Amino acid sequence: MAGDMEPCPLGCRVLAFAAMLGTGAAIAEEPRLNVYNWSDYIAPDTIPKFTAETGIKVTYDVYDGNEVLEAKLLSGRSGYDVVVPSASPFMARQVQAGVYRVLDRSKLSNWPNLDPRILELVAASDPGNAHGVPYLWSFTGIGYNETQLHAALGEAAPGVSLALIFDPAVAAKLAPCGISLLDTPQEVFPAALAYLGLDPKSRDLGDLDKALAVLEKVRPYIRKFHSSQYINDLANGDLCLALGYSGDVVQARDRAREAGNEVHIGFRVPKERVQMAVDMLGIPVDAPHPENALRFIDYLLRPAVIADITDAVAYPNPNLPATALVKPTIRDDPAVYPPEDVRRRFYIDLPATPDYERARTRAWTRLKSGR
Ligand code: N2P
Repeated sequence: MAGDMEPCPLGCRVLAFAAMLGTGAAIAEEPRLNVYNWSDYIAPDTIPKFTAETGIKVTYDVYDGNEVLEAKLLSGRSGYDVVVPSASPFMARQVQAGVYRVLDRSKLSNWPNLDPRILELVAASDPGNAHGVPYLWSFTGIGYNETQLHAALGEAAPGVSLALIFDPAVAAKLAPCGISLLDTPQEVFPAALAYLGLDPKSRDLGDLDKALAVLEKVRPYIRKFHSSQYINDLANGDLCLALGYSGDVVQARDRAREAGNEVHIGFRVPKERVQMAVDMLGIPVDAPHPENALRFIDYLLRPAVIADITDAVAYPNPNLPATALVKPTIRDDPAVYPPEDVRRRFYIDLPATPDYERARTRAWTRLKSGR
């Protein structure tokens, strides 16, 4: 009897409501956004200004390595709406694994600001630029304490070379004041290969062994493997040499200058090949607030917003009209925007086979544990 029928339960009402809206209609999202970005990779006022303008409250978490982000993404349901992987090899394989939503470009009115050369570069990792928006780019070099380096090496300093890290005779002299390396095999092995004059992208297991042998010789002189602590350590005079990301070392230099603590930090791009990375904004497939994510990404594509970020973190951006807005001291700093002859030494890492990754991970574990 019709009169005895159960009323529409909650699930049924939700479905009926969705049907009423029509299949294509988006149900308005709650005004929230969960962002997961690299540490020291945004201006202090970016998020407060976005929230003031849109009313969207942002939960902002940070990491300092692609591997940490990747583990969260691959285990699913990270809860993040915007994440920032390096294009290659990380985003490339994550796109293959179906981790990201296709971007709705109709919601990205500021997309035309992007440098077509950078878009072409990252299209190798993200075909058709379908899933990722280039945010900032970086290169890996050597940060050092000028006074301590001079005191430890004097005239014997080998110039601007990876020998500062990988020549055991040099590393032994610098060990007392502290050497730190990035905490990722994806930076450290290619750097050791570059030092040996081998292809930093080599996937030859014999080359990997040679790189490991170099690393094992200097292992006793490495104080730390860490991918963000070196900013403060350099700035405070607690470290005299770091293999680090360009902007992070420049931030260390500037923090020391502001503190007026007599610590003078230099950043040099070694004469060998140098790893460059383009870091990408992507929206995970299971993002709870994908519409807000697009709004945030479009906000970051505004020239004034991204220029402020470059000013704050000393990483170059791929936004053409933003260049004119970047502070001249940052724009003309070769440690931030390197000259053409330096750029010629840049390479971008590529995805490796699972077999190679496994071999390199084993070598890395062995190196770090000192066994
Ligand atoms: C930020 C480091 C980002 C550079 N601390 C990694 N490509």
